[in-house]
Amino acid sequence: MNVVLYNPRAQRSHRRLPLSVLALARVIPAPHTWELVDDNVDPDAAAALRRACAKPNTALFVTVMPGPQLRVAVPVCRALKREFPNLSIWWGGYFPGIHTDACMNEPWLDGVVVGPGEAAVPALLSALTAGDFAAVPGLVWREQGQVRRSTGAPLRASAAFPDFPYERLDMDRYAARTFLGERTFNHHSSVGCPYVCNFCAVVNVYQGRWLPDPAEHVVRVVRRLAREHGADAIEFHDNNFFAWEKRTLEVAEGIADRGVSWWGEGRIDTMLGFSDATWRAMARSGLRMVFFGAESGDDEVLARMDKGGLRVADIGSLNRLARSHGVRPEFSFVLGTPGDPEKEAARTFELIRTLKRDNPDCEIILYVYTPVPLPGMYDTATAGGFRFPTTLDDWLSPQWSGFDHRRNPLTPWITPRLIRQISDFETVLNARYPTHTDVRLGRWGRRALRLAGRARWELGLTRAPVELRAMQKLLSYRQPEEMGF
Ligand code: B12
Repeated sequence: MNVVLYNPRAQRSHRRLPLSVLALARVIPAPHTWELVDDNVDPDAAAALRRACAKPNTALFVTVMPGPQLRVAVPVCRALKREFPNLSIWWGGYFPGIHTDACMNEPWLDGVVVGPGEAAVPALLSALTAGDFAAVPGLVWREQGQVRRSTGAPLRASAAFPDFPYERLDMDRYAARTFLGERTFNHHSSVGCPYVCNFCAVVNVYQGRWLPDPAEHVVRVVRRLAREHGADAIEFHDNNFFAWEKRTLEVAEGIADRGVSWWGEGRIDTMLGFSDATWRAMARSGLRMVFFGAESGDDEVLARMDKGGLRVADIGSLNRLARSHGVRPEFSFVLGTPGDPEKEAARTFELIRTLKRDNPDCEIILYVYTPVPLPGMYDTATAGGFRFPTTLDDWLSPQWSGFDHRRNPLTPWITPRLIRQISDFETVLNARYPTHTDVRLGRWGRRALRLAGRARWELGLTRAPVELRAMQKLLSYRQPEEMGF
């Protein structure tokens, strides 16, 4: 079979290796063949996709995240099936893994794979010729008009499979200029996450399981990216890179001599517990910034989120600890949870002021809570009338596209006033402290923004900052959450 791997556009010129589909490419056995169409970097993706799907005996494998990717994937797949009725189309990734029923309402979609794809793909290719779909782990498909589900496969670490097939890509296309370096590549070195925060979609898919690649494997990949492809920076896209101190230390020591800057996502409580020696080794090895889910400035809300006992005071301690080691913390907050969201927002804004006072270099990212189907806050949302769409057309409606961006969550307790308050606060914050991650914003632009935002920030006058908004638009300022994960 000819397999077409499609990464729909997630973000214009998001120059990062499309790991979701590369993870599948590496397990496609001969004599099957594959080709990749990456809508993030291919200026001609639509034509390339049509050409590839026109070939006989072709299966189209599409990775789909909620948001921009879904909005591209639906019309593209629908049109391809209309034009090539024999093309079989399979989806995988977070969106179909969680909203499987809505996907299976679409007659043009042959099925979806829920969870990791490495074990499923070779089995699916056999099934497409021999017909034994029940043997494909994690598959949802249609048989005689009925939707059927197979059982999942045991989780395996990514390192159990062949390396990502860099040799089949034009790697220069994926070398991104970022705040970390001139040639930044991304890697993913663990599956899942060991925690069960009740607002995070990773829990829906992995249920608190985490399988890390061994440190020596991670070191080998980084060294290869540096040696063969000139990487001077690495972004680890793991849900939780730092879950195991010993592995982190071994990776840090193993890559220290390569001179690569790096970034990853971690937990505040875990990294507060790291020894001083580990922090020093991480900093020495080039760790520049860590993304942390700080979530809230309100202890009650943190408890409701199942953050493993995290307290507001811990966020401050981590901020100071990271600063003392020259590592920039990037704190992400999830506002607009049930209870008293206005009080929560006020407390969080207060905490952000303190964090910035203690460490002006820390980064702040603000999201609004959008439900995922897990016990806890989601139940409060459904009790208040919240329902997910049941068709993909509804998911594509203007009302729901704001939801995907974690901007307009459609939760019953959210008021337009609160959304406005958050957006105003964010505008002033981003003016007073423009993010370091926007490398296109020059020194002068940064300086001008800072100057313009200072008075409002100091005086706490965040209401309707129209002049700052206009300036940010003029400078094409990109908020960290627009680029975020
Ligand atoms: C890189 C990334 C992005 C990139 C785009 C990636 C791309 N494909 O082009 C960018 C930065 C643009 C992005 C954006 C967003 N992202 Co994003 N992103 C990620 C991240 C960090 C890594 C994805 C990755 O490469 N994983 C590594 C691969 C190997 O794993 P995988 O994707 O899970 O794929 C495996 C399986 O899912 C399966 N599979 C996947 N696809 C397919 C397809 C087929 C056919 C099959 C059989 C199997 C299969 O097999 C693969 C191998 O096992 C994940 C978190 C994570 N660590 O996975 C979040 C994540 C997927 N993103 C998420 C979200 C919500 C978003 C946004 C929509 C939200 C926002 N931040 O506003 C935005 C979109 C808005 C925007 N700014 O454009 C959520 C999804 C949660 C959910 N509710 O469904 C995640 C899980 C982060 C999180 N913890 O919340 N993202």
